[in-house]
Amino acid sequence: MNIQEKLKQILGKEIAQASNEEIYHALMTIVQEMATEKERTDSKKKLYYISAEFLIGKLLSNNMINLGIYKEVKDILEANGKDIAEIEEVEPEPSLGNGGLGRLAACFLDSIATLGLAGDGIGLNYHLGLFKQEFEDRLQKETPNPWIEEKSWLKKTDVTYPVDFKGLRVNARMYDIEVTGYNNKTNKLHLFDLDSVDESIVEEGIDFDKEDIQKNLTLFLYPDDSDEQGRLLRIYQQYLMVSAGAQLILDECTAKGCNLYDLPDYAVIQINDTHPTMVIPELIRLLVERGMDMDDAIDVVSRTCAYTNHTILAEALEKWPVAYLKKVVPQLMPIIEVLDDKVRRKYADESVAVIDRNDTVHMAHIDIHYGFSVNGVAALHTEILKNSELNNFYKIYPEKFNNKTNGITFRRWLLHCNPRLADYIESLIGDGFKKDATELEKLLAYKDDEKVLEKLLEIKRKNKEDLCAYLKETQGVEISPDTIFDIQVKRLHEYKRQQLNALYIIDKYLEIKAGKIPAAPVTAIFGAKAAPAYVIAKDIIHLILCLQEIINNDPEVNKYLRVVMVENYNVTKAGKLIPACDISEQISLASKEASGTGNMKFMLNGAVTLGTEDGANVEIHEAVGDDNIFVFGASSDEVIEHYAKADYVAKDYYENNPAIKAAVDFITSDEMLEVGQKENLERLQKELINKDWFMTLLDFDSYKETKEKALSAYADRKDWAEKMLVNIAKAGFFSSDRTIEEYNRDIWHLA
Ligand code: 26V
Repeated sequence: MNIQEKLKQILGKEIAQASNEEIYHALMTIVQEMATEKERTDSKKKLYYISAEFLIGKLLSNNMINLGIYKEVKDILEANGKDIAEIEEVEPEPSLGNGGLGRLAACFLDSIATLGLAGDGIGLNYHLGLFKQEFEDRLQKETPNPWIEEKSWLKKTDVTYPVDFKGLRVNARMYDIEVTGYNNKTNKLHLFDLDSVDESIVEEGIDFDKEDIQKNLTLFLYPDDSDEQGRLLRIYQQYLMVSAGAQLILDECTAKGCNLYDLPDYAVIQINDTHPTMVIPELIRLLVERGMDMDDAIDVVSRTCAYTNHTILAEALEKWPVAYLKKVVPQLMPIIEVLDDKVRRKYADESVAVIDRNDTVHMAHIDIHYGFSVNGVAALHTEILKNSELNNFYKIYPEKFNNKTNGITFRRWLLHCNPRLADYIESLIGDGFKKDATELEKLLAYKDDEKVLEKLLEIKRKNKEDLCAYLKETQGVEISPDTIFDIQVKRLHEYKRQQLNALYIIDKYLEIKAGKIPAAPVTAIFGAKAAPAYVIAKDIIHLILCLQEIINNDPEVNKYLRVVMVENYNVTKAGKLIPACDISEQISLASKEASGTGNMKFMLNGAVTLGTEDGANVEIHEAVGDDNIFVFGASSDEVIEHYAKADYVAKDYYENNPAIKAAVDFITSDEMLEVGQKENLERLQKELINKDWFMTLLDFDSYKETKEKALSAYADRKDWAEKMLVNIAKAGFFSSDRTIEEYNRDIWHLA
């Protein structure tokens, strides 16, 4: 039956007569049926990508693209007076991730299935996901984000596993989401949950009773862990995931005839950051329980598990007090003690111990000693891990360390989010780039073709108009497509330095007020959630919202400069913002951003990067060359040296640089205090002058100078379009298909 007939049959009426909701649900049924038909059954060895986060975004359109029915469905709907964009609006976005790490896991699942590899995800089914962000009085307010509807992409299964906590046994139930590959087989994302979880215990905002484990375990992603209850809850969550996951893995392998000693021939487990690390002691425990001796179990598990590191920020590397683990998962402690003991017998170096002298368990140390691969996520990041952060481990296990530069799925981040550009590329170079992204380089042949360059500008312009309409409709803000769209969207963190961008905006505002009119009008667009307990990050959001208020309402200034902070930045909004971007802000303090993946999405969509030599920016710079990127700021070596010598003093920059002083002083000026909260603004100002741990002021001059260069380069439209073209053409390397091929070649070895 063709799709039109099928749709009508499910709807029980004419398409034109059906509501958008009805059509969405009918399409979901069709997609699920098609996906199920393509499920694989044949593999011996399987990858298990275990991760606390899978930021999958809305699924309908991407699944339809991967199944090859998107265009057909779009046309059918159009012929019946329906708009696919409106159908997409009906779908709630699952918010099962914080940012880059979770989104990477989602891109990886797409590429694993697209490459036809047997690989499933294992994670948790957070009912309310990450909080939803609202702005109230120019402050971030958190509210729950329920996303599971009666009919959803989640399929409840009959598979359950008992999971034991101290004094409490729960039953983990598996839910599945099908992961379609582009023209290929279907894999699965397994999300574990408890039937007893109860959303009604959520009180004001996102508060809830943290002690009622049966009811709260999978309510939220990473609930506020600023107090002990919250941190314990995180251990409960992680153990639920790894224990159920480990039981699933052993079940699947034994069903295929694995005798458990040959587990590495049947399974490879990729541990996504340290959150799933307890899978190592848990698997050892389960193998011992099934009769293996401890040394053999440790050996088998060590040959099955591989670890990816996603950050060098010390505060983000998980360490759990022994006392916490004893309170939640006492059964793991004897195993972790054995793991520590083995390390201590071999290596005198205290810094590589599993349990340190303060009785704290270093999760990453378990992964490195008892996994067979350790990878960073961009070339620079891996070098920093090897040479400084994890140098003591690198000296012991040089052969374990490897780099896997991140990537993004082009199905979502080009084909779906920017159909204008995707179609135009196809008209120029054919559709080979959809399977082999390096074919985008064929675009370089058009570098001097004025018609092509003009068309690229026209597409960008249309995308900007779409974004203007969207922001007007959703947030009531008015911006003009005639301005340069300068965009910084990512989680709010001091190391990512949204505050540097904000200081530039203040500087520009003060210049305009003083009569210095900029050559080109700019719209500075931000989108960022701050962790609920991260005070300074929330102050930075407040600063940006105050600037938005002052600047956009000042007729002297708003002709040249506007500021927009997009509320509740998420995957869906990223899909609307990225195709409309002119300048991509990637301005982290060098050495701090492990990779970044937004930088790749912007490049692919024809934005030009303004960035530091950090994370994957370094590789983007290498790919596009000096003429097609704007690079500024201290190098990672310089930054690392400043930290080592502790010789960076923010106050010196504040006192000796008049532009910096004026911008920082403005934070608590009368204008600001009229619209903002004194407490927040003063706290942020003090932080910048007296601490500035991420060296904002150090890079201010260089940022300003380079940003001015980028803004004036924009005026030469033809030259700018050439830069756009080179960025698109060179984005192929950053396809997650390439990343996954490398993981498979070097680590997983799947057939
Ligand atoms: C976690 C935490 C938690 C505690 C408070 C401070 C803090 C700071 C950062 C993080 C990040 C956790 C790991 C993470 O999301 N890393 C991101 O992974 C992306 C995918 O590899 C990568 O592109 C980003 O550069 C990296 O920040």
